[in-house]
Amino acid sequence: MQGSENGNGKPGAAISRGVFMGGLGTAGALLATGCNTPKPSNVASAGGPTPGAAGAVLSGDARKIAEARGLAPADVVAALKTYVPSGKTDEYYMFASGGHSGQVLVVGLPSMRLLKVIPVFSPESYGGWGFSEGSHAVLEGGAVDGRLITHGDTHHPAFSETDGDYDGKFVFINDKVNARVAVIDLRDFECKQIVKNPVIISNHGHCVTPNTEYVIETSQYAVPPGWKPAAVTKSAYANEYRGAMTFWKFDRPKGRIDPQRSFVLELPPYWQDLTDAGKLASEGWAFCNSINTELAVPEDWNNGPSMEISASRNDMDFLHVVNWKAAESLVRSGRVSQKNGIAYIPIDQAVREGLLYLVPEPKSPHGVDITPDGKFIVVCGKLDPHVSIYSIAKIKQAIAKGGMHKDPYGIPIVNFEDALVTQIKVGLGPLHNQFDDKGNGYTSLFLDSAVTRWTVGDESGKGWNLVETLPVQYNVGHVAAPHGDTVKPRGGYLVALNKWSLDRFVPVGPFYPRNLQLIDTSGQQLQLLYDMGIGMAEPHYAQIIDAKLVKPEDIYPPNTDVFTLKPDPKAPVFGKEGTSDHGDHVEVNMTVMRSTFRPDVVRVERGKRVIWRINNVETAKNAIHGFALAGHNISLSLEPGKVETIEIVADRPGTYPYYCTDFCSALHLELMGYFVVT
Ligand code: K7E
Repeated sequence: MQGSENGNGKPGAAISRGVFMGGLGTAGALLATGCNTPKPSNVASAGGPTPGAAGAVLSGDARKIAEARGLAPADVVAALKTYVPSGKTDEYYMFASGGHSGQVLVVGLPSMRLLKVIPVFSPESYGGWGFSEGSHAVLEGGAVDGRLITHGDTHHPAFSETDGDYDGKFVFINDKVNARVAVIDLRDFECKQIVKNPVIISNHGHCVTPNTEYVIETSQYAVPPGWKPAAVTKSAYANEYRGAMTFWKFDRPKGRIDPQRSFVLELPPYWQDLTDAGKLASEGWAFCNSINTELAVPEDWNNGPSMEISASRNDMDFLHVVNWKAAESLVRSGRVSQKNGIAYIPIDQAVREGLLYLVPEPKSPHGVDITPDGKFIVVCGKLDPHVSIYSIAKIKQAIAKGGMHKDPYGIPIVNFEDALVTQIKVGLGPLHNQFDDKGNGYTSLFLDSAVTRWTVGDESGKGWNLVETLPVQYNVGHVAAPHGDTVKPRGGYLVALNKWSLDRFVPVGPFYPRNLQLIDTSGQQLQLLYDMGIGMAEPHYAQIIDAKLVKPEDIYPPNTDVFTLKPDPKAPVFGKEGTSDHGDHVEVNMTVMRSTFRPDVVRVERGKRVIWRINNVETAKNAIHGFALAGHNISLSLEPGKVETIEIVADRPGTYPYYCTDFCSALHLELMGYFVVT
């Protein structure tokens, strides 16, 4: 692929060149003298420790180790910046999408240690996700036309926000393939709700408004609303297919999305892409790119050009500019109709009410990101070497002035020149942007396999300058920075979420690890610190939050139903466990505590339905028990205080052991029992 050919054949060149090409001798010699070393220190000095620190830290032994392992000074500095000793914890959490694993990954920064995989859209046996009745009910909430879906394609995690900054309470994640949105509660890092969009069937853009009033979900591939059957022809496409921007109302006290108070804004079938919510100067507005203003359909492939060509003909596509505050007022006024059970604003009504505008943007854009002050909208044109900077003030002026041209759907188009502040030439294949605390923006370059740093300027177009480009390995998608899309970026780090790793890890077969690269942005020059291989699906976006803001419970209170986070009225009581026959079904009330399941024999007649509740009555933190039942496709995770329920049919006579899957004590292997179907 392009990126790997683009000068990245010599990975790490940027950091090692200065030292070794400079002929300055061994790493050991350099380290011994620390930063007193003469010049070519584009290495250790780049955001590095204070002068002399490396030398002071590295005793003769450390120097020997560095020499033996062939570590350059920059490597040692990188190690010092990322190593988190046992007993100390990370400064930040990164929540990364797990791509088409359907899950969310939790990673510590700067150590880049994987701390948790949060099961969301796909069953996950370690967490009992999809095996318990409670988790099954959450997955059922995301059923499509009544069909249970057990996979997802997660792209854009979004923390809940207060005043435009992450508040550490919730994470939302979209499923691109089925147009669903999930809510993860950070009190226990567990998914609590999945909602299915009733109008669209694939999504992409996903973000929250500055006070989490709404979770915004934007369609990707246009379909007729409700994905009704239709012809795949140019005229059917233009007339019947539509995109949509959905505003899911978040009920914070309940910790759930409320579909009854949510609404959909209809959009033209332009394949809407990334989406960001305005903040501060642009609060109340939402912005969304689009990539198929050609209205191409895939029918041409046999006779004419392929979809990728037909959908990339135009030099300009459209940035969608949506006044969601005004849309909300319209919905609250009751002057909107419903579609498939959700409030629905058609395009013509949106235009009449002044809710929707378009701004031309070059060419097949991808990322749209708002600067921390909310004044500027930064658009990456995938097939254009620039980022284009628009101003919300200029857009508002143009709207107020009126007299705009319209697109074929009657939507007013603000002139490109009237909205644009400037463009920065950053390199090939710009995709996504983040910001730091020093007035810099960062853009990923997919085709160049690099990240760039540039300065945020002003309304007049002054001060927008490319500063530096750093190669990454390889084919970077998103970049993520601490609070990097909020009103208050923290700076210091950037993570490049790369699609390809090629030569970065010991080989593991044709499915290569994805490579998440940690970059130090605190110094004069960007420094690559760490490669984290991820042995699963491609993470797209990630968000990084100050670890102090996240305060999960360390243990559930006794008898907790984790889906309500309240006491379960049916929780089995220690000392009153047992099996009871209710005619058509049998109820098992079981507790578990090191090292006994009570009861440890469950006997059921063939054909009975079994409702089986298990309560982990441990009160010690981390005393997790698992529950696996042979032959019945059951695996549970029982954290202390948690109650889980399973339902099975005892339809195959046999003697089936059940046991604890977490090595919980010296007598863990004895923590078992027998389920006998007679
Ligand atoms: Cu660029 Cu879905 Cu945000 Cu992948 S998306 S990279």
